[in-house]
Amino acid sequence: MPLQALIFDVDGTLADTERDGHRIAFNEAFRQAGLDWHWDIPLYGALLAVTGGKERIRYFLQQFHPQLLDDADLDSRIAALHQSKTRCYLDLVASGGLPMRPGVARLIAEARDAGLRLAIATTTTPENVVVLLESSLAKGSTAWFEVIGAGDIVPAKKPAPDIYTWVLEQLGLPASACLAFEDSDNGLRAALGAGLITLVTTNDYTLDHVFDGATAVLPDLGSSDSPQCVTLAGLRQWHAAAQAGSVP
Ligand code: XBP
Ligand code: MG
Repeated sequence: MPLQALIFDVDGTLADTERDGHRIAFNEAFRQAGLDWHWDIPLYGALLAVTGGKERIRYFLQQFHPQLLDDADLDSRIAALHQSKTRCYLDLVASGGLPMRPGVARLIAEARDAGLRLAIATTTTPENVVVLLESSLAKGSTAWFEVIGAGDIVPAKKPAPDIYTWVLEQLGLPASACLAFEDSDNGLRAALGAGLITLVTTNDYTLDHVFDGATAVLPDLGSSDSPQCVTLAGLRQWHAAAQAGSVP
């Protein structure tokens, strides 16, 4: 089956959004709510074990403020706090502060020129995807992605494969016709769980993650003049080799 579509994760893959994006937005939302919670860089790295912002807040309470779990209105309080965080994050992204990672725009342009279909499979909130693409990739680039699977559209978030399975269903393609891009162990497990050949680009938070099963693990997709520049030709080779069951 030839390679027909590329499916991208967002946070950590398209852009390095966690440390200087989502984490800052969570802390601003806590401040605006009058809470003395502060997620510093190491703590946030530990909390990233749980995908989904609402789920991450609950995980934080379980670990550090279990007495608050008995609050009868906990779900609505978490939802309201997360909506505030999303507003803060959207403002931050719209300011242009979170650029695409090296090679992402180049590879997407090459894939578009070659007629490959593009999709997104992410745990983050849908609005976050649109603002990131429009602010950091290109105006109108949201339309380049035929399917955007994001956030609560599926019952179970990564590492469950649900979001990737949903995107494949919307594309009407088998996993064997696609290739996924991820940055984390949760994301890799989700993509592999959906049967997808997966390429990992690591970041500061995921360098020490276990990436067993990834077709390749790279620091980034590379700029056109770098030796490890990931090109469409290279993707096709990885895809063909993985389908043939051989390591490229
Ligand atoms: C990463 C996530 C998201 C973000 C926060 O998503 O787990 O939850 O950390 O975004 P992915 P929200 O790597 O799948 O793109 O607060 O909107 O969930
Ligand atoms: Mg990610």
